[in-house]
Amino acid sequence: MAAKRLFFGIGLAPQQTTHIQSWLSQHVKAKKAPTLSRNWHLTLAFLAQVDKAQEDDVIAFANRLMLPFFQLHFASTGYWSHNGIFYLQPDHINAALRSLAEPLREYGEKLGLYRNPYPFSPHITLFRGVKPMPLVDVPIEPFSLDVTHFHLYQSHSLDDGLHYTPVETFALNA
Ligand code: 3AM
Repeated sequence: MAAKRLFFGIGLAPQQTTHIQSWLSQHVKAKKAPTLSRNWHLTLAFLAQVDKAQEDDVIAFANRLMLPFFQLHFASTGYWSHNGIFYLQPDHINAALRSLAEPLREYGEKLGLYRNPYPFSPHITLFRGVKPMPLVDVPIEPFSLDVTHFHLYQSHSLDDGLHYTPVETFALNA
């Protein structure tokens, strides 16, 4: 079977998606359209191309992780000029978030799937390839995300564009 492009990530609830959408449309001016709101997520570990045996392997690994659920708070934005990514970032590096992301990143590296060129930098991408940096006239009203699950997502293009589809879901256990 063909390899899939996979990554581990955390999804948003409809309430947070609506909150971000309404702030973007009212208070953020940019030279291009935002990323598709259906795809908003926080990447934990990018794996790149994964065959079926490797997929089963990373799923078994993620199932063995026993980690508590936690909360993330978002109140600020950032911009990486080299790739034009404008993003929302959690208000501090959360230890629980790091203890979830690091083993997933390391396991992908151990399997030889993808070597991360950068340290873990949690973010929700709202624009990609946008220049200049979008203008924010009013900061986003801070919001929280209860992280009780994470997903293994497949990144694939369908007739209506890019989709990040959960292929497996993992519960965090308090
Ligand atoms: O677009 P964002 O950052 O929200 O984090 C990247 C992306 O989410 C990561 O996987 C997510 C889904 O595509 N990603 C994709 N390509 C990547 C690459 N070449 C990558 N991370 C590192 N290197």
